[in-house]
Amino acid sequence: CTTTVGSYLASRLEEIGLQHYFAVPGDYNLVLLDKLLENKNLKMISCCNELNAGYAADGYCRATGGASAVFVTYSVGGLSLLNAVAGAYAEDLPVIAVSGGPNTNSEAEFEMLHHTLGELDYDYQREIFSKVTAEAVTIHDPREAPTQIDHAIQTALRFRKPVYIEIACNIASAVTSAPNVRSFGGPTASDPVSLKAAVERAAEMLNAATKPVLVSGVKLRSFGAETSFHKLADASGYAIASMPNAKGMFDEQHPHYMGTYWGPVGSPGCGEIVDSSDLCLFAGGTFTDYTTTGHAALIDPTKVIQARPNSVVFPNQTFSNVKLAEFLEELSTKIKSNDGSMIAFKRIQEQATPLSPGDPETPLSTRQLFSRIQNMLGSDSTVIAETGDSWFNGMQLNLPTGSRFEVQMQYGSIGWSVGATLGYSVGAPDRRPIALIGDGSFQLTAQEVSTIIRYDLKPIIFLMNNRGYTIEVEIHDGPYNTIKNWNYADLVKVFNAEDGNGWSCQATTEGELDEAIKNAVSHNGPALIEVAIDRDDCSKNLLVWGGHVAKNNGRPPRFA
Ligand code: TPP
Repeated sequence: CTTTVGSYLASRLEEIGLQHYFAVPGDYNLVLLDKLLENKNLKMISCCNELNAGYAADGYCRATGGASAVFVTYSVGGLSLLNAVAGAYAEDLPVIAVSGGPNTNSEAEFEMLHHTLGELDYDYQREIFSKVTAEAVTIHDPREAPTQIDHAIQTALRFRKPVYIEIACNIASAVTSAPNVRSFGGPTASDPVSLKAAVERAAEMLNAATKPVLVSGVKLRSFGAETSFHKLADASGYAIASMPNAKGMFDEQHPHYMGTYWGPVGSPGCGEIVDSSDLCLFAGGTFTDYTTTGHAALIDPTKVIQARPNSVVFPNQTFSNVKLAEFLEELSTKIKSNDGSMIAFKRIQEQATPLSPGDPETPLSTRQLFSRIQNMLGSDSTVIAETGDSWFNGMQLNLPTGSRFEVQMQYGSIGWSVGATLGYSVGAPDRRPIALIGDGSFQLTAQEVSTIIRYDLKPIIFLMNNRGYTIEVEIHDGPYNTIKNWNYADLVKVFNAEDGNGWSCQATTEGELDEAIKNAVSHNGPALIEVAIDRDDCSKNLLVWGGHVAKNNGRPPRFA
């Protein structure tokens, strides 16, 4: 049958492993959506709004480790999607954002159009997206479409960044070339000379160190280096820490795992061992005010080797064009085993005291809640932790082998987790996501629970009702941190309407929570538990972290 621009794009998405895409229709993309629907190997997931569709595409990338796609209409849809695509850029997720666009004749004929800024410039959406994507193209000529589509897809996969493709509304059904055989590779290979030199230098330094440590960073996953990191961890014998946004990328049950390296709010003993080590190898780490607790982590740059996605940075020397996975893989064959840091950690390691449950009537506390969530975790769990106190409570969970953990700590856009939970559930049907969402965050994107119900996905959502923006209270308080209370559990009834299978309840005591968890776990469909938490009940780590971040934000201006 004839290939159109729309069916070409659908075939390529299928080829790179997509089984779903997220969409909101509008008159600029309707013909394109018709063409996509002709492809029976791709399923459309219809979302309530474009921002949430973008967050869902972010979650889908996290679930599959590959790309995702989201389809929106021009401007009113595209500009709502923008924030989610910026988040995907920050988090290294290859989201393919596709927008319908004006008819190819409109600009040339000076035609004013609806949904636009009311001026005769129709390139503005592509220009705006060019700031938050690795490539932004407009397709106006069906003969050019295959090259433009293939190039954009290749860019997304190679650089692990979103791309933007705008397809004029009168071009989606235009005839073009059939998709020809080709491969879409991931990141390119290292420069062999640079790789060899970097590995030799690192091995020489690490083999001479007395208490070297290894720290995993968030870029390990996006750049396909988790397995190589594990190999290096096994070969080295070093103590291993994770940066907070890399939690779940390294097996927390590994005998050399110390915990989270997060400055003053990291796991007990972990920061002390990393900071006192004579040489640390950070693999794929990012050092922001958030991941270092307002730069309170005592990283001494003279004792650090940073393996980045495309380079290795030593205290006084940088090797470029060295790919993270290849570097770790090669290094694991050159490293001498050294358990110096592990012995030091064992000496100071604190045994966590298990928390006993209170009476069933005891009002809920976050500590009791999280000790229950801990017991729910299995190898098929994925914890999705929204920005807020959920970061700090989630970070304390001890993840069983195989379980995963997702945070959006680089970008930190609240409301992300509702869409991400939708997308993750679609992309990883064999896992049961456990989403930890604060009431304030939930209010931004709540309606996407209806899409989770629509497709009968099975996450368990814990909605923490503490009646405010607690994380902000700890950074800088004011009347703006109080929110309107909602009856969150009842929303599921609203979204179920006549055909939904969602289950929900409110829990205010330990006894009610135990009952709620039992019901949620046995319910074969979406579940939401609204937990009542006191306004001042937050983790100690949030208090400490909030203080450091506030201090860092509040540095006075330096005048020349
Ligand atoms: N708007 C967006 C889109 N993202 C943000 N990060 C913020 C505003 C600023 N912000 C960061 S955390 C937060 C706000 C408003 C409050 C989160 O509150 P909640 O989800 O209730 O979690 P809690 O802190 O109470 O645990």
